[in-house]
Amino acid sequence: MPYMQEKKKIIDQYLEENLPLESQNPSSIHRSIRYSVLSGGKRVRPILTMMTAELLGQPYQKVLPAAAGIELIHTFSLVHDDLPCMDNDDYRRGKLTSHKVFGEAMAILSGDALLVMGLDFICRNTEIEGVTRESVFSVLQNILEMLGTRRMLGGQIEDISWHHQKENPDYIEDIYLKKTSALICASLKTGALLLNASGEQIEALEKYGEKVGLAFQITDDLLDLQQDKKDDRRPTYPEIFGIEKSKKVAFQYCSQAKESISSFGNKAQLFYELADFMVNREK
Ligand code: GRG
Repeated sequence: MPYMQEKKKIIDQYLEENLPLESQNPSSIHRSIRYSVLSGGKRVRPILTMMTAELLGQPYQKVLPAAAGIELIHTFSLVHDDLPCMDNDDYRRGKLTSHKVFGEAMAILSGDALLVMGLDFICRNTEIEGVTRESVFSVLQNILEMLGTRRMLGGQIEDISWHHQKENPDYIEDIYLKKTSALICASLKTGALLLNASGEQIEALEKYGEKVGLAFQITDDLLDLQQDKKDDRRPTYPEIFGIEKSKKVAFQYCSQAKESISSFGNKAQLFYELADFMVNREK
C-alpha cells in the first residue's frame, strides 16, 4: 500500500529526529531505546492516527507527536512481551530482541522508558497549533484506559495464565480484543479526539479498530504458524481451530471492520484498504 509506505517514512523520520541520541547520557538506555524503535516496524498504529486526521479533513501533522508516542508505547509492549519471563523470544522484527543484546535489566528499563517517553510525546501534541490541552488530556485518559488492567495489561495477564479448558473462540477473542485491539482503537481515537470528531464518528472508528484488531491478531497467529514460531504459553488460534477456519474468521472480521466505517462513504477507502492489508500481509 503506497499510502502506508509514505506515512511510514514520515513517522520513521519523526522518531529518528525526536528520540534522544545515543550520545546523550545515560547513553546505554538511549542506545537500547533507539535499537528497539528504529528497527523496521510496520508503524500500523501511528499510520492509523494519521489516517484518522486525514479522514476528518485535517493535515496529519496535527497528530504527529501523539502518533509517534503511540508507536513508542507499542514498542514498550513488544520489548516486555519478548522478555524471558514472558514470551522468551530471541528475535523481533528480524533482529535479536532487546534483552538478548542489552541484557534483561536494560530491556526492562528501556521498556519502562519507552512507556514514559510515549506519554511525553503525546503531551507534546499540545504544542501543535489548533490542538487544545483538553483534547490532549482526553487522549491521555483514553490511552491509560486502553493500557490498563481491563484492556492491554489485562489481556496479557490472561494470556500468561492460560489454561486449556478455555479453548473456545469467545475466550480467545476476548484476550485479543484486550491485548491487540485496545491499542489499535486508541490509535484511531487519538486522532479523533485531537481533532474534535463527533460521538458517532468516534463510535464508528472504535468498532473498526476492534474488528480490524481481531483480524490482525488472528493473521499474526497464522504467520507465526507458517514460520514455525511456537508460543510456549498457549496454543494459538489456528492451532486450536485450524488454518482454514482461522483464515475465514480473519476475513469475516475484516469485512465487519469495513462495514463499521461505511458511514464515512468514499472517504473511508484507505481504511478499507488497510483492513485488507491486515489480513493479506506477509509479515
Ligand atoms: C500495557 C502497562 C502495559 C503493559 C504491557 C507486555 C504487555 C503488557 C503486553 C503485550 C501485548 C502484545 C505484545 C500484544 C501483541 C500485539 C501485536 C499483534 C504485536 C505485533 O504488532 P505489529 O505486527 O508489529 O504491528 P511491528 O513490529 O510491525 O510493530
